[in-house]
Amino acid sequence: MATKVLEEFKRIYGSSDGVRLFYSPGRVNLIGEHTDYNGGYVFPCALDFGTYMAVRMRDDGKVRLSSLNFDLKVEVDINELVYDKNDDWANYPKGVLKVLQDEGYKLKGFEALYEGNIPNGAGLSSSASIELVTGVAMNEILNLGIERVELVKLCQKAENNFVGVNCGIMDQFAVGMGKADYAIFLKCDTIDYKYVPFKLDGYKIVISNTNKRRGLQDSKYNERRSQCEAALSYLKKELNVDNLGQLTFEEFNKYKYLIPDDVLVKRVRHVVTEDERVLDAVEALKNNDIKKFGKLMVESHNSLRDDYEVTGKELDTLVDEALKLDYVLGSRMTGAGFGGCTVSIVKEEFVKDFIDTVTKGYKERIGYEPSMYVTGVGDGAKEIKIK
Ligand code: NG1
Ligand code: MG
Repeated sequence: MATKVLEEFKRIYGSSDGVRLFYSPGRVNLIGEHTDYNGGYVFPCALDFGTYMAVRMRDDGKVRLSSLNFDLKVEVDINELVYDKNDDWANYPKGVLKVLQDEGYKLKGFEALYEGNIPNGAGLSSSASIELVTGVAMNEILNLGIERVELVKLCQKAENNFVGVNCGIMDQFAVGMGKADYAIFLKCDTIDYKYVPFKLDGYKIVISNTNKRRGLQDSKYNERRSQCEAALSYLKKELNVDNLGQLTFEEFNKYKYLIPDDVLVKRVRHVVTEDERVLDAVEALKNNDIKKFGKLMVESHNSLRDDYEVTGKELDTLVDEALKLDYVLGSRMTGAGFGGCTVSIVKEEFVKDFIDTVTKGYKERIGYEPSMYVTGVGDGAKEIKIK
């Protein structure tokens, strides 16, 4: 893909002299869902595919953005960066540039071509990937000297404040900090993190996309966030906690009477038990107990289905079909839910059988086919040296 991006850059912008190439992966969350904005634990990893950005600085203030994935070219002045819904995907790079400027970094115009193979709207963080590839490119080319974790936070800010998506830190963190063969164990309120080896010998990560459009997803996502906030405010009457991620299961049991609404109690129960599952899952990996890891994935899915109520029949069907197969270690929805993808850990020699069987089962029950992506654990955002 790298070669194609450079050739296309040349076609679009006249020459490829002085061009540099950057890459940023997508991410998948292995366990720890709807915990990031609650300050809890997540355990994502970077995919081994993502977004490329070929870029060359200009002497004037023009920013020219094009993409091979979208039939839309955007040209803006570096000093006039505002959100424009007609600019679609280009708002992600624009948002990163704006946030950098607001932080006092001096930027210049450039021309760039983006090309990626992360399906968008699937919950694999194509947006964080575009943000990080842009941020890393500017940081490297203009020698801004921004530490990677800081850059991750600025990219989250771009998504929150410029694009207007109130996401937690997980996506940008996984995409920016990813490391091949490691998953990232991250505590979202303190940003303490550890790399945990995730080189599942003989297994592959298979991501199955329900291909269900997530039309209502944004509003329901925000509804879950508000429910967690509401529940927290009740708990705070007796408990000194800043977020649900700080609540232990014992405290939850002792103080849940403070929450006057059964639905809210279920939401909190998911967050609290999910946090414990992440801890257990990391422990299981350290002990090489991948069976246990798989079992925790399934428990996570069940909790998201029954307590957090963010799965739906498409995601439940994919997981159900996957778990019928005895070479599948674990399977669960990943991302916000409602549609989007599941993640399954599958014995390598059965990956093809998995794809065929789950596709068939899903199609019979849902009426159309899912999409499948097989991935290993790849690196985070970086420059690709052009030979
Ligand atoms: P997806 O659906 O993968 O975009 C969303 C949030 C994450 C996290 C998960 C739920 C965005 C951009 N990302 O992920 O921060 O909260 O849901 O665990 O909204
Ligand atoms: Mg996104």
